[in-house]
Amino acid sequence: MPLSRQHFPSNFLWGTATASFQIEGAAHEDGRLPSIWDTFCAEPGRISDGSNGDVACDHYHRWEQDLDLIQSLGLSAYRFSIAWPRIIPTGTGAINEAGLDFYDRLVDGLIARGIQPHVTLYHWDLPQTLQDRGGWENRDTAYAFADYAAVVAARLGDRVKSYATFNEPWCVSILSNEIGHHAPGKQDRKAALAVAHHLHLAHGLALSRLRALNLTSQLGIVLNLTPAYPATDNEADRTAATLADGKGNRWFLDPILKGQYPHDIWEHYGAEVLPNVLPGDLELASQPIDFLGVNYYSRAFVSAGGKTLPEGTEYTDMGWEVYPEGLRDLLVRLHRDYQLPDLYITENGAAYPDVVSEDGQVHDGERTQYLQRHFQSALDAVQAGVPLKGYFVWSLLDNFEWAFGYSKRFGIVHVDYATQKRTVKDSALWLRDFLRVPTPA
Ligand code: IFM
Repeated sequence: MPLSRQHFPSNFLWGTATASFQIEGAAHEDGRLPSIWDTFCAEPGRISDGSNGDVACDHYHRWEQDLDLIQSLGLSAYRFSIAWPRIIPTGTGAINEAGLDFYDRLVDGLIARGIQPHVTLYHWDLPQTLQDRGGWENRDTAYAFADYAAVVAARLGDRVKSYATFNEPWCVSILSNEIGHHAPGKQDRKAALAVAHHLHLAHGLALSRLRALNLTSQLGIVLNLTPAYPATDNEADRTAATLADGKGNRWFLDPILKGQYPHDIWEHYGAEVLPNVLPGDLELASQPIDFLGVNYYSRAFVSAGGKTLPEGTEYTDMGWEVYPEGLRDLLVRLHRDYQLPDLYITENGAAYPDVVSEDGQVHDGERTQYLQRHFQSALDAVQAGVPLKGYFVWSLLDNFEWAFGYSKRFGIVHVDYATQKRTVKDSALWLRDFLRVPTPA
């Protein structure tokens, strides 16, 4: 029998995911003020196709149609993010009711369609006003985030099934402030590690505020985790892989799940760049969470000379190796090394250069294969005892892929940006069939 949802536990949750800046558009409407991504897009050379998020998928106006699409595919959950610059446009202070109203309608619209709302409070669109005061390098931003989180949760309440504080702290800190590929585009390791620490702190502060609301919603965080494999079995390559794992994964997992930074990486970084950790910070960061979201796309293949690419494998349009086994390995390893809450795959998917064919369809067989193989790998992990409870496909729609603009298509639904026409891709139709429970004859 081909793989279907019936192979998974009956209460396993199937959903899809998006993020505010990537789909909403309406950048100047209803009181929204600029975020760091609006600023970054306006800087020449930052976005490969010179685009921005002003219109994106126009989801702000087309959300009902988009929710209908989710429903038509038989998905039970939708993960989306809240734009802080719509809720508290200057980061602190005045609340913009029109912003809250939008998400209020969205949440009710989901529930009316039988779809669970899952909220991410921060998926990268920091109010620019806060960046002007140092952004995440400034400890005060952590306190501002906790206030914002409490405002959102007080309004949306436990109609929302889960609140994740952050999406991918590695991207917010290292990719954005050490590598400089994302907003605000700095290249400064010390700044990046200060940011990472303030995200841990902000996560803890926000959790405390959300817990105090006594909601039934599950509370947690979403990490992007990339298992690191040594290119050979020699010691230098194995050491390099341990380092890559420590910097990319354990630096973000350990403060949350163990209340400490990993010693080997702390030593590796050295005093000059290490963050200022105040008493109580790690206790806050490591308070219990109800779930951990894992975003998995590929593995790192590491040699002593740096990251390399294994030969003879397949790659997506991002240049990322297709390596489904890495998902099972990662989940099994998390289960072995940590005391885990419930796990969710909060993102998994692939970019391919999709086109609408003459028959009006999008034949994205590679994406279907990608999803099928990763679902199988997740099932292997479930069968190995990993407490994996659900899976969100990235992404519902083709959308603004950050520094790549609109040049990379991750959607299971195609978007024609000139007309905003949505076309359900073959992969989405496959997913719909995968989810369909056959009625007994
Ligand atoms: O599009 C992004 C998303 O915003 C965060 N996780 C990875 C995706 C693909 O790059």
